[in-house]
Amino acid sequence: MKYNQKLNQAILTSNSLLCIGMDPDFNKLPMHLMESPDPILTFCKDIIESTKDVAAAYKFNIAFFESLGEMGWQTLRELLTLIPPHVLSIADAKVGDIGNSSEKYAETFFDEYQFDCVTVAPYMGFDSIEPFIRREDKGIFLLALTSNPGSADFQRLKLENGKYLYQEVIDKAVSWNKNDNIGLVTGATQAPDLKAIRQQAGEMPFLVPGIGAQGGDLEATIRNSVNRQSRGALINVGRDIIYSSSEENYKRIVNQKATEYFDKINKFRFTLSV
Ligand code: OMP
Repeated sequence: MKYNQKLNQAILTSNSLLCIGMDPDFNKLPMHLMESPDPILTFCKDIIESTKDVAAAYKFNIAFFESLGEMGWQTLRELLTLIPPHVLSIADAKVGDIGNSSEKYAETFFDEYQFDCVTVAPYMGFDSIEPFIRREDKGIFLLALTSNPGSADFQRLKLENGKYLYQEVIDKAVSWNKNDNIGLVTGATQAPDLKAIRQQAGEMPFLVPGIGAQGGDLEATIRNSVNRQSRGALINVGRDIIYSSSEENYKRIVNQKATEYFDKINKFRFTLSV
């Protein structure tokens, strides 16, 4: 199946734009999990179990798994088998190297771990991206305007042609998108700019982190980032959902929190602003 079809199917089948951010941090786990033989694995399994009915995608931030050493990669492999088949799996690795090396990153995430897509940094240009977008069944989210305070350091630099650097990245992404498998990372903390980015990017999918712990405005983010079909954006929420409780019954609270986001996101995308 082509990547874009898979992405659309994930959104339509789940009737959701919610992407669960899998950033498991040992120091933030509910205390009772310390009795489990593998607290991180148990936690992540519980999170998937408690959110899979309302999730369109799971984004695994690779740093949180790599930092666990060998076990992290094993954990990742096991968790990927638990993602429902219609749901999108995103490797958040922010890769992008000379073409020869990007080939290996593409093999790692697409073939060895069978992720549907990966986050990619645009800085090294087309040959660093081409190995990821060559395949029609896999895709990327290219960093455009990120959610963090430092995003302004480079992304908002004005070029000689009058555009901001992130706008140039978007124009390039549109022109490289022959296989319909490029999306953009656009931070929810940049909500006022998302409207113009949507206009510039056409129907391209967005991955939008920055809701919850980073304080992005959910309503403005949804209204400004969805495409003409009220789809085309995956709204990532990590800490605000996965650490919403440290009690023994945390799975129920996590499910409630994820369902609240699911409901609010659908309300905002399907109703006109007042
Ligand atoms: P929470 O702030 O806990 O919801 O997590 C946000 C997740 O999105 C983390 O995994 C970040 O690394 C990632 N992220 C951003 O926060 N901002 C960005 O601009 C881009 C990303 C990303 O590419 O996923």
